[in-house]
Amino acid sequence: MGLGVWGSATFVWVTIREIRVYGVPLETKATYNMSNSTVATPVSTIVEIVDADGTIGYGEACMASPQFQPEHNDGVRSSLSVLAPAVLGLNPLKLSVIHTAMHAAMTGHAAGKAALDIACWDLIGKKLGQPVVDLLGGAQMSAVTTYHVVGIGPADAAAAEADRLQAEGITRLQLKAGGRPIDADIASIRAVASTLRPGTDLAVDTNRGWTTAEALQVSNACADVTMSMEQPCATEAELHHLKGQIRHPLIVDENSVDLASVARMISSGLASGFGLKITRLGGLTAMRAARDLCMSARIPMSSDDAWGGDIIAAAGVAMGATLDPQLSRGAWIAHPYHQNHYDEINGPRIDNGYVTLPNAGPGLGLSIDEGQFGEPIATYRR
Ligand code: 0XW
Ligand code: MG
Repeated sequence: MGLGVWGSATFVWVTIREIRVYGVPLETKATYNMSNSTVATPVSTIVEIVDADGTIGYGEACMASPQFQPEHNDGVRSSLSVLAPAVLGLNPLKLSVIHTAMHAAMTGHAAGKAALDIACWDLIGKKLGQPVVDLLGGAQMSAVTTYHVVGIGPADAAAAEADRLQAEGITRLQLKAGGRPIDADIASIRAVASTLRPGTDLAVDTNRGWTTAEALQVSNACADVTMSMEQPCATEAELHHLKGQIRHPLIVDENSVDLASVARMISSGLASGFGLKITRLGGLTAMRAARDLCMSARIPMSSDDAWGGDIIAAAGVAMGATLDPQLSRGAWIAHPYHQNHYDEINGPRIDNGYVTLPNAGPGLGLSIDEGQFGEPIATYRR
């Protein structure tokens, strides 16, 4: 870091001197099923970006399964062989410059870009002595509501799980569906709905798993159930076909791939809400813009990622805390489904349906020991 003087003010000068990349396996605790995949042991990609004085900013991207999203964990790490050299020597505070450099170096690969973007936010927070949540606009709630997934399984098991979760304080349930006979999905929805306590919100998420005919059939069969339908079909065109025909609010997850798609689906009236993923959009910088769009259009959203450890969780919860509480669909973290904490004390965890922001210090608020991820897979130096 350099310290400059401008009139009577001093300003910090930060330069990315080194980038280290790690692969950390995150084993699932219990079976985690989506319509088209089972999450096993995804290897999360962690990046450390290092300033001249040794201060480290941490970023993370972890793809849940090869089927869930178009990117793959091996691809995330390999994209960093192009992206990391492109940002070495730049000032992480200048996020527009960072993103222009990354886009000039490589098309697509939003997850690798997101890992570097998150690390920039963490490093800048540390250099300025500010929490990332404040840099993103400030927390509008001290603890962020989380939601919990009920995986695909028999109706009675889904209902028992939904009941157990509500007893633990969870007020938002996401029931997975799809990839099996439609009657089984309808039975699970009805069984879970019968457990709902006042104030519990139910979203049925097929992760692109139904045809439009199946989605319509479910919506009609469950017309009396208060729920939303999250990404019931694969494509935006299919969602347009459903809109106006289904009896439930439509939440868009996988089709919200960038700022342009979020803006389009708000202005066309397609999305009643979003499940936004930081790594799919390309980082906290893009999420911040999408958040501002959603908040100004009064569209609820969640701040999530598909999997990952404390770093991506801290980023997601920081963003989630800045939402207008009325428009927050919550922040999802993967921790209940896997064993790992990078920071045993401050790593985000769920307590009574809420996640508090880690506050070990500025930046993302995590205390991570240098070297705890072992030997880097790759190191890029200036
Ligand atoms: C519940 N999530 C945020 C995590 C899963 O991996 C997928 C995702 C979703 O909403 O589809
Ligand atoms: Mg979803």
